[in-house]
Amino acid sequence: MELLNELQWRGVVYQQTDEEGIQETLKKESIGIYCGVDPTADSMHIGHLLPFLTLRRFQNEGHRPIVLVGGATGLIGDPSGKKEERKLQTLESIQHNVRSIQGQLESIFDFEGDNGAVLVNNYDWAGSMDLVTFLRDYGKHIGVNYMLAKDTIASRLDTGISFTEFTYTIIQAMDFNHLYAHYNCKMQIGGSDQWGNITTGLELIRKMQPEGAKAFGLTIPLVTKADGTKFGKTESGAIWLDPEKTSPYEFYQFWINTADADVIKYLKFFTFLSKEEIEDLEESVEKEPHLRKAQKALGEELTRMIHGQKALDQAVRISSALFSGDVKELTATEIKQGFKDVPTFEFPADQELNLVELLVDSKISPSKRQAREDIGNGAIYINGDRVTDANYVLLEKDRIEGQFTIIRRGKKKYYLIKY
Ligand code: 629
Repeated sequence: MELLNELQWRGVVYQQTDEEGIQETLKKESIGIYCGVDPTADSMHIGHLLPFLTLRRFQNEGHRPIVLVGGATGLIGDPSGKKEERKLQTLESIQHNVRSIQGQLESIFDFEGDNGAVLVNNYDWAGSMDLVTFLRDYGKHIGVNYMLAKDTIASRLDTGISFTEFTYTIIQAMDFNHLYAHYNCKMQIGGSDQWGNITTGLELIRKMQPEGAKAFGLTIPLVTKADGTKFGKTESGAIWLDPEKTSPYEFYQFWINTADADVIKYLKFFTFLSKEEIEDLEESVEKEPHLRKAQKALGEELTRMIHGQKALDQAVRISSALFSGDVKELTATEIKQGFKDVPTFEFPADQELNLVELLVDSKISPSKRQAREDIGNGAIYINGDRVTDANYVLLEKDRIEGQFTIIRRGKKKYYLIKY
């Protein structure tokens, strides 16, 4: 399927500055296409994924992805989509975040080959620009009325916007012009909140580049959920790409918990599965939704892409162990990932643990009587094995790698004992 048609089939095209011009240019030549991210945190989250995965689709068709990390714009603060002024970040934290985010982008793009991705940082050209040059060579081309007409700026005039955030869009415009001139970058893509910044860039290119210079913008829709709740947010907060902030197991769980009403849309958005593969999964959602084949495919594709096959295998092992209850096969590392949100109680390694006392001390059972009753009813499992002896004393063999004992009460309630 032709690229732009495929992107439209996937639903990732929201706005385009010139549909015919884009179609024609993409067919005619291999161009540079860029998307930027400001290093406002030391990790990207899944809200950043869609534009960069879309940029990867252009690379798969022979175009060169230019991935920009905003070492300079991160110091200024983009007002797009923000109701109030941001707090300025220090140079140190921005530089630290740049390094972390560059590392994450490496898992999404191919940096080899004749259309290998290029990683750029706008601090390299904007960071040392003097004020007079900025005002004379760039600011002169963008009218204040032009800027005030942009929704991002217009919507901030009553709540207030600093000159710094007001000027941000000119810096992003400078980037587009710079990449146009040095990397044959004819297009910028971004989420729908970036439309104003992208079109300011086209305005600057029109003013600074030779007559007839052609460049384009394409935005991607914000990801929504059928039930109206915010995509990418869970009770434990954002879903980060950094495995230290969101474990591969939690990342995998997030995707396999996608609702049937959203899963096909997300397979189109976030995976490189073909139209046929996705249509087969669509049939499976209709005919055998309980198998959750589409959700599993979504979880596998994304966890493998971001965290690698090994981390995916681990996440699948943890998920199936928790589902079946057969947890004794898990390693201590897997338990650390899989039981992060489970009530955990620490006991000294040398303490002999009588099961009834353990159930009461860790509040699994409210009283000794209730603890004996739970054990008698066969509601208590140690590392997946039912224990019915009320006088049971935990042994060395009940400690997984000497570090953990998993207690389950009833069908699905887990507790973690840590030594
Ligand atoms: C300089 C900076 C450029 C081009 C882009 C930028 C970053 C841009 C921005 N983007 C958001 C971000 O960094 O702030 N001004 O968090 C974010 N983006 C990805 C998508 C987005 C957008 O990284 O465009 O819509 C989220 O999906 O909000 O020369």
